[in-house]
Amino acid sequence: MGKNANAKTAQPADAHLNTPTPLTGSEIVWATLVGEGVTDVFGYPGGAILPVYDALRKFPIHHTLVRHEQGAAHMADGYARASGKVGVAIATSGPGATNLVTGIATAMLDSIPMVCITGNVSSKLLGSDAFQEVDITGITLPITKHNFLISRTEDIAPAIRQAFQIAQSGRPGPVLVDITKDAQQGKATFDFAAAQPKPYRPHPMLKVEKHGLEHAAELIRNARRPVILAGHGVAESGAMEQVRTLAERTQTPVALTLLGLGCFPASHPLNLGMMGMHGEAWVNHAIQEADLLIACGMRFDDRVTGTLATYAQKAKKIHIEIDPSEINKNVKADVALVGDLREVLEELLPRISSRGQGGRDGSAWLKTINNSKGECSVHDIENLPDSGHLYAAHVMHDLWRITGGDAIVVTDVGQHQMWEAQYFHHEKPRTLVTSGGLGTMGFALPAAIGAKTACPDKEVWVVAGDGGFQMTAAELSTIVQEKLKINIAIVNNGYLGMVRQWQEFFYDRNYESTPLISPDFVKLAEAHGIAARAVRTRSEVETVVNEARKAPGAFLINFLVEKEDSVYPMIPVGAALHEMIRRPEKDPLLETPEDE
Ligand SMILES: Cc1cc2nc3c(=O)[nH]c(=O)nc-3n(C[C@H](O)[C@H](O)[C@H](O)COP(=O)(O)OP(=O)(O)OC[C@H]3O[C@@H](n4cnc5c(N)ncnc54)[C@H](O)[C@@H]3O)c2cc1C
Ligand SMILES: Cc1ncc(C[n+]2csc(CCOP(=O)(O)OP(=O)(O)O)c2C)c(N)n1
Ligand SMILES: [Mg+2]
Repeated sequence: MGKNANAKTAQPADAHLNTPTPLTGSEIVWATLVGEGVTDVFGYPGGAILPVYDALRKFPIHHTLVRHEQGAAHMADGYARASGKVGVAIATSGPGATNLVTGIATAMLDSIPMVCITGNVSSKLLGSDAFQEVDITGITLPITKHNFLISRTEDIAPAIRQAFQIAQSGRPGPVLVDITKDAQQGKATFDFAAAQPKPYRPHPMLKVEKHGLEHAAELIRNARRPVILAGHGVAESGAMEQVRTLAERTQTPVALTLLGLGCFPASHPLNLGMMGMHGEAWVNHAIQEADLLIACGMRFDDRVTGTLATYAQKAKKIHIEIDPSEINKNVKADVALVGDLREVLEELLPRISSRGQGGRDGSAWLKTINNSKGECSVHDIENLPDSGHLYAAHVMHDLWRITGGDAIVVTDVGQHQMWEAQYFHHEKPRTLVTSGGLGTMGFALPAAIGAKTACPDKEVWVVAGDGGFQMTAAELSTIVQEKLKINIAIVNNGYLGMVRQWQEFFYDRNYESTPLISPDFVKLAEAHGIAARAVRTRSEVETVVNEARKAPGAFLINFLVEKEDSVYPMIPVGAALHEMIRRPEKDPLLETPEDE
């Protein structure tokens, strides 16, 4: 450990906030972050950001040293998703900045509030192909909500404050602030109050018209087969209670997007489960049969709708959404209520009476859906007896049961992600952290570090595939350095499983480049000083999961699951929502070559 590692001479958090003070640009970076309430950042140093690192010890901010800047961006993202606060990532110029790109795009596609700070070469060298110079504002223009190139010390505080406001306001998203080295080294008067961002001006369309509300209320009153589609915007606006009131008052069932899971309790009798490509069959059938869809903070992603030509043809659509550009983008809305979901619902709810007080009786519709659930359960792996094999679905189900569902699960991307969504039942928002829009493999391990940093008292589980885990496995060292109690479940099927599944269904089982050799994950963990176990049968799952939970430090479990199992149901790309491939009824489980 370097001799200065513990030499923090941090000043009180508000030391510079109340009186204008002369500071260096680097000090201004930290002082502004303190003013914005930041306590944790994730980053990696280098020449062009070194002045900022040099000033860190004077400020009460914890810096997590990552192993790759992609990790820093995912950690900031996981921090934001788990807490609702803005996540902060820091990197140097050139390769440091470009390494952030995948993480920034991941946050952009899922509307995550994040601020990335990068150093750049001195302003005089900009545009000269100087050492480690890259035009990171140019590169990130399409994947940030906004970005800044700052070359004057006095502009640092206003830019960072504006970045925080932009990241959090309206539809959230990532913002990048690139600061030249000379701006970091210069001096200016730091005046936090004077650096106040321009007032947030909501989009002119963000006005909920009275006639829109009346029209929506009328559609809701008259609907016989309504479904609420609850998405990520429910958590982002904090509208859980309002959505629940709407559902209960009108006895309307609620279907959730992948990013909406947890926004409506899984155990609630009106919760249908996940919609879309790998959603429950009864949910997709209900959407196709519905006469009204009430879309709440979701953007009709193509994984949700299947082919648009046949999507919910019988239904009128009410779309409640904060970003006007989402209205009529994929699915035409009969009524668009543009605004913050919670505020819109608060205006809408007084116009809707409860069942039994002039409201409709939804029991026949709920009964129809419930009947189709019964039919679906014969396809369900969860109900199969323990055959001595280990299925990922069983692992997810057991993880949910053993933890009582009271954990933050951070998944990677692939089959395991879908099994988690199907079999781990989330009761609360922000308990599933997953990359939906970009589908970024390598997300889980670093994002879990961010989530655990944000919520140190929560039980945090990584659920990753053998492929994605290897993309960012270097962050195991970060877990150890930060002494984080994170449990890691690797769903090891020896394949890039989701791609293998597509090859099985659509490419004649030509398993080109999907079988995957992995290191011994137990030994890999142990090499990092992390305790680990392998699990091969279902009967071992409970004991080892409990061992992991009780272990004082991080713990990794290598679940050696069936190799060629597939995620069902599945809507092939280009098919209608109800045209699902179902788990074969007669021989529901695929045998691995070893079984034959
Ligand atoms: C392998 C894989 C398979 C997948 N399969 C499925 C699947 O089967 N089913 C599924 O659902 N998804 C699936 N996804 C995820 C899918 O790609 C999308 O990411 C997801 O459907 C998006 O959900 P969303 O619209 O709720 O969230 P987002 O994409 O985050 O959109 C949220 C919307 O809410 C709006 N919003 C934000 N804040 C507010 C506010 N305050 N008030 C009002 N509106 C607000 C935003 O403007 C945005 O339009 C899959 C992803 C992967 C990687
Ligand atoms: C960075 C990145 N590269 C490629 C893909 C395409 N892809 C989606 S799922 C998948 C396979 C994931 O394999 P694994 O991590 O083992 O998880 P599994 O599907 O087996 O559960 C791939 C390659 C991706 N989503 N992200
Ligand atoms: Mg795999």
